[in-house]
Amino acid sequence: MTIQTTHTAEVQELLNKVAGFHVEAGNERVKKIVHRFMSDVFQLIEDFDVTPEEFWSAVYYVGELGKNGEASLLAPGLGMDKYLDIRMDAQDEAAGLAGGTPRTIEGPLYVAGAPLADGFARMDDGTDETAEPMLIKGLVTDEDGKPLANAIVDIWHADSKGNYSYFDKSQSDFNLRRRIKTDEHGRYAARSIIPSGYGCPPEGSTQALLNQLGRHGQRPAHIHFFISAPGHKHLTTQINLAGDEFTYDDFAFATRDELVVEARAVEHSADGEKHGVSGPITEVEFNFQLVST
Ligand code: MBD
Ligand code: FE
Repeated sequence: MTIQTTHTAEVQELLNKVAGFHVEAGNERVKKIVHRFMSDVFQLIEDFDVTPEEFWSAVYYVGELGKNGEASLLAPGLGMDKYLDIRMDAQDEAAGLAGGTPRTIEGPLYVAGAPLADGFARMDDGTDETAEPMLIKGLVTDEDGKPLANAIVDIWHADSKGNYSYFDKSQSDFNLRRRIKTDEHGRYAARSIIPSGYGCPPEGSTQALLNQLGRHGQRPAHIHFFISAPGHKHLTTQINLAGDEFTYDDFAFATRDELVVEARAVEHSADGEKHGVSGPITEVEFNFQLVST
């Protein structure tokens, strides 16, 4: 196999060999993708007259990115996650699976296997004394509004400093991470704390590139969800708390109008009371609609 490109014959021959086109072994799809990828890199070097010094500093950058464990943080900053969402939305549309609560990106900070609770969970370990208590609650329904019992609501969010357990070693295991099974009325509820927005590590590789682009690396206060129920399309989404400086200025491009939620401070919460919270608390209410498959 050979692929013609706009490169000189000598460079085309090099690309064909680089991609293993001259041997039987290997994976055809990987060969074609590597060929295309390197062809585009070569083209970019030509178009921008990239110097060897610039090229090797880019290679060094990728090495540092890996060492810092930031590859999956740079990706959303470069719009990769949002782009894949746009594609999945289009594919759903074409397959007649559009509708329900909009998806948005998963991000790099999910940890599988959070404790599973029935109907209600306390998500915070109680050590963050300056944090604002939060009661989050809502329904999981199908597209017709019929409540779905036994749906799994997998929730994860940051603490009051914008840090996530596991990535922040100072937090306890599974702090601010729970799976909640909806009750017979399709309801879920959790007591937790109001999260703060996330900021990319200021000295990290992601922020270094964002600086070159003149961009910040901030996310608004948000709460992540996976919602699943048998016979329904899995939903990956987040809600953004209204009123955050970055609600509509997320470095990861994840905000969608339908997912912005007003947190309400209440003197007294009937649902809070049911779950052992007597005083004032901030309520966040959000209902999820799943599309049947
Ligand atoms: C986050 O908390 C997040 O959700 C994303 C998408 C990127 C970085 C941190
Ligand atoms: Fe997040």
